[in-house]
Amino acid sequence: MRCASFAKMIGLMLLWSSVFAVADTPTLWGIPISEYAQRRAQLSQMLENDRIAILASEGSPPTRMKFRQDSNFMYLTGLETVNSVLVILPPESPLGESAVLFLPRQSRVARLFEGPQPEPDEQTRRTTGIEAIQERSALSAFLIEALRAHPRVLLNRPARTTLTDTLREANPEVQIGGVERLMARLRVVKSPAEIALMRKAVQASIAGHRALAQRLAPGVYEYELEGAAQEAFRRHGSEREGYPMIIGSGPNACILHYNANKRQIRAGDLVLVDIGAEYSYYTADITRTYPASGKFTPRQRALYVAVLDALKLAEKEAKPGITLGQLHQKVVEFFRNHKLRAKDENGNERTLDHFFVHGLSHMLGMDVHDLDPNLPLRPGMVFTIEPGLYIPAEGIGIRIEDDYLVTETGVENLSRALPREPEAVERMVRAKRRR
Ligand SMILES: [Mn+2]
Repeated sequence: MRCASFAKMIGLMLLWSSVFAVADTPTLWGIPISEYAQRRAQLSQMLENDRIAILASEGSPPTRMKFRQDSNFMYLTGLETVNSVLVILPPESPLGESAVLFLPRQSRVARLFEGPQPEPDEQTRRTTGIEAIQERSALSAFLIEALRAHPRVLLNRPARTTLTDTLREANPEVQIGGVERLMARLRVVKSPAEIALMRKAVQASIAGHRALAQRLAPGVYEYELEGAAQEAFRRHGSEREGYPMIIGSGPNACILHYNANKRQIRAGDLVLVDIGAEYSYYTADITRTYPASGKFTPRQRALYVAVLDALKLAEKEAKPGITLGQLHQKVVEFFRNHKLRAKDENGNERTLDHFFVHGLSHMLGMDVHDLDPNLPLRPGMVFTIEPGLYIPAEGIGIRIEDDYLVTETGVENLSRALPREPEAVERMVRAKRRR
């Protein structure tokens, strides 16, 4: 008895210490620094012996833009530094390192403009877990040596624009390619820490949808809905939108990339709302279509249910092993066999597949259209399902989109807390905040 309770106590203490260990794990942007190290090690192992990968950070943005770090640089460093470069070398490199980070020394004036940035010093080694950190000014000399052993280099986008000349000077024989194919393989399966951030992004996005639906009424401008959603995003910890909000009412719902958001909404309109909050560099992507008056017309409702049924069909079929292309085909067939018809731009009657004009799905992560290695679904992947029908002759555009995590046996709908059944969507619009 005593022994058992003693064992229990030890067990509890172990549990406590592991809880604290988790709480104490140093993180950058919600990701443990050990996970960044793992990512760098994996990229290193993907490199053949004659290759290196060079990933540059973004530079200072032009005045009218806010800063956002390059996703691939962020994925490997967790740093929002400017003018920095990460070099990844293969495991057997004669240079003896597998990852070297080059950081600029910040001038007094630059610090006043940018705020303090991590410096190439001991403290940055500790906070990032990157052992080899050098001054940015040492990069050219390092590259001359590195290119002797590794004449083929893979670059991210900022590196292509800022380093191509330097590389050709360092070695005129250099072969330059993109690092995106390897990064896609790394980034497509999400870790538990990444999934936790994506759930936060989904929560903030749902809050945005709810705030917007409450605000929606005939006479309101599309930009007022945009403002309501933006405020809700930020209140839920989102730094920014993952992509420009699409708030298309009436005829604008049929313009797939509409984001001017400046029309006054009329009674009877459908309002297509495609928005996603970014949280700690991970974004959600959720679409709902709301009836401006709080009630679908019978025709709107019939088409809405067709789209919703397509979504439910795809969600049921989604599981490890299937490809996004195969899912897309199933939805196309579903629309082709649907009993509803609509008229095309020439007045001819068509089956519904004629009005489904975009891809059903895409990968989701640090970027809204995340890097995609084009592999069958695997547990840990996160992707969207977003069937839609666009019928300009009727002024009707409908899309419904949710975000999914692939599990061992199927998918988990991460955005299921946001209503999508027609009655529930109508109720969301009718439930006005009392002031
Ligand atoms: Mn999408």
